[in-house]
Amino acid sequence: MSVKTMHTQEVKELLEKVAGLNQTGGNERVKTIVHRVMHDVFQIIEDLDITPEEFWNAVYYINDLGKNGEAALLAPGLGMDKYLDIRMDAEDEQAGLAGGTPRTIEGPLYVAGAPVSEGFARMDDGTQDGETMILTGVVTDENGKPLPNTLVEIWHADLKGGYSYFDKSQSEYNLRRSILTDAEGRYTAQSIIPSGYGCPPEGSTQALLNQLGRHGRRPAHIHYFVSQPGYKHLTTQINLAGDEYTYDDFAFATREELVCDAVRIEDAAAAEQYGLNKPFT
Ligand code: MBD
Ligand code: FE
Repeated sequence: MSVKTMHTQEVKELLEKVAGLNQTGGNERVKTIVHRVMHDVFQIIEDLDITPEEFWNAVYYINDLGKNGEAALLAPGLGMDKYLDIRMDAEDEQAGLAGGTPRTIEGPLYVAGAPVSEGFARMDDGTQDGETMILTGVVTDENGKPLPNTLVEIWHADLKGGYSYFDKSQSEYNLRRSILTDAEGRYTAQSIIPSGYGCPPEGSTQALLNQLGRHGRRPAHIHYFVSQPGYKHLTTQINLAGDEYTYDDFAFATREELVCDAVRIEDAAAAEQYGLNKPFT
């Protein structure tokens, strides 16, 4: 049995009081947002005939989500981070700021304060014998002019798909480094090829994904922040080609332009060809 109450005077007045519209204190923006959010929640309950049981399930779900610290993991799983990116791309397009390496989502696993070095960093602590990975590139401005002294922050998962800090078994800042580009705008990092990430199988995010018939996996990827005063901050990732999930990412972060083939380097001549003639540790 469905009932219509949404547009009665009683509900209209309830919503106004809920959002403090009849109060002088508080923050107008917050009032506007809460008024709209609660209006839409009420509307959903009416339109979908949400039962009290379904409603309280949702409330306890949010409780668990918070206890698990997974709100910022559920968000990309529901496409919210990607949606914000779509909006920022559109904004850049409008402002004539499109072009260059595309952005993609940050994800919930960045940690500030990683060790900073100039030109080169080794990122792994040597405790896992993964395949050595060399990341190198040049940061340029929109005209292709190299930008020295630009901060390139890189972070990625280990062989088990876990990130230091969140995975307490890893050493501090393992697989997290900040590199300032050299005089030619170049950075180089030595690390190990990461594995893909999977949502905690017993967590709240995976529980909802299960209800949607979805997996909670990301392809192997490497996160970047690139920043330089006076320039737009870039948040992006490398998504490794050939991963089962490269084009099936639960967080919708993969973009065609960000999919990279790893090139296997077997000898000194090949290393030279890629400009990797510096001694690595
Ligand atoms: C990750 O490692 C990640 O990058 C994103 C976007 C979401 C969850 C885990
Ligand atoms: Fe990640």
